[in-house]
Amino acid sequence: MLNLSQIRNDFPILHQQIQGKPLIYFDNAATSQKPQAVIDVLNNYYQKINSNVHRGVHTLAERSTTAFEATREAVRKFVNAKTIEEIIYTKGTTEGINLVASSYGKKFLTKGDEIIISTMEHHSNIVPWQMLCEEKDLVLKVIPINDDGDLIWEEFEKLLSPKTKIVAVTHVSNALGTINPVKKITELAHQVGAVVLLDGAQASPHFEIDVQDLDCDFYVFSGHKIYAPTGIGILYGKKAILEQMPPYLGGGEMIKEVTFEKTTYNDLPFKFEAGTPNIADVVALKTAIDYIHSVGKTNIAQHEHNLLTFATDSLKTIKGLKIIGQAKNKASVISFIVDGAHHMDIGMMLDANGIAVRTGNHCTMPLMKRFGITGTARASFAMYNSIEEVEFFVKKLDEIVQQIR
Ligand code: 7TS
Repeated sequence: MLNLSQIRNDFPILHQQIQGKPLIYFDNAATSQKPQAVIDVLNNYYQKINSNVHRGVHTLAERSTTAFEATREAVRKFVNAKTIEEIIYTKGTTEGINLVASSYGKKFLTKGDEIIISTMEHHSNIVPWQMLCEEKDLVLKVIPINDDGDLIWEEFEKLLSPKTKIVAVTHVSNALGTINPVKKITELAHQVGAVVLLDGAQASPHFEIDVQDLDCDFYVFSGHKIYAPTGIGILYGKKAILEQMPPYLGGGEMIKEVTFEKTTYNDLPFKFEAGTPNIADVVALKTAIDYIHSVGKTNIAQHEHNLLTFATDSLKTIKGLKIIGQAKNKASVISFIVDGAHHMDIGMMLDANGIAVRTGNHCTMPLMKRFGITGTARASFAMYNSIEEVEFFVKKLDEIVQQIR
């Protein structure tokens, strides 16, 4: 069990009024709020430590480098990677996927090769692959889903062939909440010799990630969804594969030696970290991870599951409301539509009650098309949300729906 009132006290942003009502923040799938410890560490970094990393012998340079590298070890443990060389700092999930598509794609894929993604991917796990397909004349294949929002397994099996070179799927859908069977997907993809990239943007805040157990080749996620600042993300890659991949960006830090005739590249992970990195936010990522550990991932998962179950059962009692995404295995994300009302109007009416939900297509336009809709309203829960908040949300939503009908 987690100590909810203590956790809520740790998040200063929650304690304010929006439109004259106490804020209820249910837009956690877009970005999570930050605990005071994370905010403090950013302040402290700029007040006392700020210095560039890996390039100075003075005391501050050593301190910033130590803090910067301490995060790498914390992330390694967070995803259970074998070595810190497998942990690459990026701007976020989007950059991680682009890095793999660009670097791995350029080196290893040739005309006619196939890439498999799924219908429920975020645009950031669609567009980089499409760009690669255009450039190299590859074929993009898409795993269909059923009405509940689950992947159709037989169709996935049919798509796999020796031509499949990459399978890139999301661990958890940001729009439906579906938790995909990514270990099984990886196993099957490996049988045809494909590499697997898992988009962990929505899984990393909610439950334990073990890349060795999953056996995926790449795992990407964003710091800002796990209570860390924006602008920092992680690409995990198997060392043997990363070693064979060419650099993504060229510049300082990623080189060993530069001459005008020939440049040699740095070792992992620095080969993929050109230029001055986002040091302060990297440092704060460790604080966010420490915070998650202090609450306990199992406690977080249990609490969020209770919120999800309670919210789902309650929303089902509202006439005219339909939940989009009813997979058996779901993370704490609920998308819904209301008969006769635009999702944006629902979002605005909830906002007038202090309740923040996301509305729109959630950067999943092909998925919306699959359901024959243009968008949904989406409530997504984090560790600091309470059953009371869900109760208030359902009550207000019920009033709004009845008013519209
Ligand atoms: N993949 C998934 C599954 C996501 O949910 C998101 C962001 C991304 C990739 C991209 O992450 P970024 O940090 O690089 O932007 N999802 C959302 C969302 O659902 N609402 O706002 C952003």
